[in-house]
Amino acid sequence: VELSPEQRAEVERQLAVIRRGVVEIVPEEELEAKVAESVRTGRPLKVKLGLDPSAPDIHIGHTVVLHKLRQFQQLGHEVQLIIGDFTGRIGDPTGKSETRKQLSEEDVKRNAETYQKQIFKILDPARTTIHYNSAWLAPMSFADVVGLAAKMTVARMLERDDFTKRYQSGQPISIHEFFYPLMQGYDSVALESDIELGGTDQKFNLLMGRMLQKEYGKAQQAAIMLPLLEGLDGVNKMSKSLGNYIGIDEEPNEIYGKAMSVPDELMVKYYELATDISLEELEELRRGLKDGSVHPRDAKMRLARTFVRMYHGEEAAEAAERHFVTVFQQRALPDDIESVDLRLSDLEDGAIRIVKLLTALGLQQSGSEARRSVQQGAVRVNERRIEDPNEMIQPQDGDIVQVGKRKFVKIRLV
Ligand code: TYR
Repeated sequence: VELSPEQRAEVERQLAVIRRGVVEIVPEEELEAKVAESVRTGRPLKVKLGLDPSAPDIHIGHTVVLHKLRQFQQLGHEVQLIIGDFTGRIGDPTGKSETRKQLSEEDVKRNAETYQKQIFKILDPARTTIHYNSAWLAPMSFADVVGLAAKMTVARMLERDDFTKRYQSGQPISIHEFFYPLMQGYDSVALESDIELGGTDQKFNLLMGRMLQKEYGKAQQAAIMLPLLEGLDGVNKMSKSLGNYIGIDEEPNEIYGKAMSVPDELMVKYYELATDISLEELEELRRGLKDGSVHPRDAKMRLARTFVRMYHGEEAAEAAERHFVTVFQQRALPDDIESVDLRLSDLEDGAIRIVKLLTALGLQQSGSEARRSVQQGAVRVNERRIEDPNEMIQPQDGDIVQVGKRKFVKIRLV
């Protein structure tokens, strides 16, 4: 079917927004055809994202897919947000080296509620339909389940990285774990999704949706994979358990301070994937940082401000910036800070738990003393207050570690 020149331009505009920050689209031509069809007919696309409510809080890492959904909404499309209350109880085996413990019904319900509240800080409720996948998964009969399982082979299941590894190393894989991808895929059948989003780790599950839709005689969804965002340590995927995250429900000053500790190399990636600035602004920023007309420190303050603005509003963002500047100036560091050697062999994959770092640097006598200091809010690394005694730090040469008002050392990696 022929598109008018205006329609063609509109398709190109939409594809540019959709492609921002994306790692892979499968298959590319099908996505293009879907967008073209939507522009021609005016029918919005149904874009699916599933979230298993396995933790109570959403952090900046989770928002990467949410921002992409928001962009789809701004282009006029509709979001199908699945709260995986049924899948969440089994837990996605993706990337796991052992069977996960199954969550209780109450945990899932409680988390699902906080998720909903936080999600609408990013998504437009008018273009979002929320679905709980227990609605169609729970009533399935054993015969239905057998029918679903018959559409998949064991060999195909075992192609998945994490399953291969576990199978080869003799780690148990329970049959119910095989059902996880089938359930996620079946969600796409039930909702007749046009597109499904996920992190790069979700590829297998997203393609399962395509395959099952075909088996059930439906149109096939396109899969869009987004990068997994590294956390504040700059190395590991952002996650609550590693303590390298910024939660979207955190206090403005916390968000601001944490954002200021994003490594310089990751700043543009954070802007691209986790903020609402436009493509044009993004390009301008990239150019400015490259040709030196934008100072990295100013860019980072703007990033911090943007995060606070998105989750607490403009006023809170300005207040957080004022707070940061005042505190920063007041705490002007002494210029004769002693350097202390830190052995690389004390690190594991380049990281060390904060309590261990404090004793290794001789700032604290014992682990328990170190833990107490952290809990009292007396410990800072490069000006950022550390609150979780289990936080993993990625020490760099020249990092400044501080306990209380007077104890400072500068790290020298040896
Ligand atoms: N497996 C996804 C994750 O762990 C969650 C999900 C659940 C996605 C159900 C889609 C779906 O239909 O992030």
